[in-house]
Amino acid sequence: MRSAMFDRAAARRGLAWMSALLCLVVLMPAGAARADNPIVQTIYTADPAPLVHNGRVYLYTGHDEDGSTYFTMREWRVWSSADMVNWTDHGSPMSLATFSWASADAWAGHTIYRNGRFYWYVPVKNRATGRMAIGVGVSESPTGPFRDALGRPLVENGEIDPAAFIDDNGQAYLYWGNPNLWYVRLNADMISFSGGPTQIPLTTAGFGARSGNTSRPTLYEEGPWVFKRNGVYYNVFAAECCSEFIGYSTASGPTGPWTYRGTIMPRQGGSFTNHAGIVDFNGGSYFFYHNGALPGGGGFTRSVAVEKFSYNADGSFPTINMTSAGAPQVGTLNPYVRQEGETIAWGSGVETEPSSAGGMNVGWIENGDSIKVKGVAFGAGAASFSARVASATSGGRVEVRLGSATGTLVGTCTVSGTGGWQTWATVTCPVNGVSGTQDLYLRFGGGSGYLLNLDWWQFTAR
Ligand code: FUB
Repeated sequence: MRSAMFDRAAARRGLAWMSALLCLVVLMPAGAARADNPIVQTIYTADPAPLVHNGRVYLYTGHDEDGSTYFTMREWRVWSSADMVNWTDHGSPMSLATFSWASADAWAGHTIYRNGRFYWYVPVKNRATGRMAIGVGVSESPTGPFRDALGRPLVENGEIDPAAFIDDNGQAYLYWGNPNLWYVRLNADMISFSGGPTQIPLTTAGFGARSGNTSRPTLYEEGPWVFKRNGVYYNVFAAECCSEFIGYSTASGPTGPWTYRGTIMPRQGGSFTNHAGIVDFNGGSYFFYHNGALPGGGGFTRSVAVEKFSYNADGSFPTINMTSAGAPQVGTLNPYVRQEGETIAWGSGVETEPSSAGGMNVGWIENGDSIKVKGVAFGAGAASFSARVASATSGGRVEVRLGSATGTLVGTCTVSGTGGWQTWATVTCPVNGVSGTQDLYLRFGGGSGYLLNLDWWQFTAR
């Protein structure tokens, strides 16, 4: 297992840094701070579906396998953030194995909350029919684990990309489709529906005119995202493959008739698909999408990113372009409470895995790897740093740095071997000159090979 992961990590790092440099040169304005888009660096992610719940943004994504040359996707992943820049990895609480009837294609899903439960609608291939079908996972927690709510597809017509919406009157809808666009009225249990799947007419007035494709006369391609704002229903979708841009339509009701309103995000970013998810959080509006901006990235190795935006006064969308800077931080991060190692603004060289202590831990840490945690509020000053670590080798060191991975060194914790990669011990070291709000970098040092794993960290105040 370890050596397979070594190959994967080494290949990713070794082969891809040239394209990383190229990406950063193209996307970064001169003099900009370290990019924080894409928001996940440990794996390839796609098809973002954000959900705001109890003061956090939960982000549900697909997972493009390393080196994929098709939409090779076997599991879904969950991340969360309280500030839009530091994202906690919650691992994979739902996969193809969750659906005993599914054989492949863990593609673009959407999660919605109702009455104490989270419902995660996903397209997968039905082993029995060979067609794409929509399954639904359910959990009492936003981070799962999710179980198959039905033991069979909720609906199946060979089409993909479900998105749920609950109207103010409590009526829920499920939209999906490629090449067509469908909806059903979901019952209050969210796992059954009344009436049959209904096709939304794809008219050029509703979804724009596509040139040169008589079988698909409108711009609508896939990935609907339906929501209501100030009494207006919005349907944001991936348009006119390939490559796709993100367009949108509006209506005065949840089932239309729709009027095409134009482009939100133009074609850009090195992936021939794109997929939108939109939420309001803490007074701001956020647009999630995917591109091919990570090292080794492309159409089948995509990465999720986010931009903050403001609606125009008339409720229309502004043009939103992809950036490497991403969204600004909402508030700050408290270093005086336990923070998960896998809460990361930018990880260099590291990966994550399930921890024996619960949640995830950071692993595959080698000399020179680092983790950035953005906007850490040290206040009057920190006295010491503690980290929960494990090492099956002879360990290494955790350097506490400020401002950059090679920035001011304010403390160093030495880690010895603990006897196993999941045998956890706490190390503590003094820190000096740490106050105010800072970007914190944990930089790892030591010999060759894997040094240590990190489960959590915490500072004490002076
Ligand atoms: O990720 C697989 C497929 O690619 C999704 O279902 C589509 O939306 C496109 O992003």
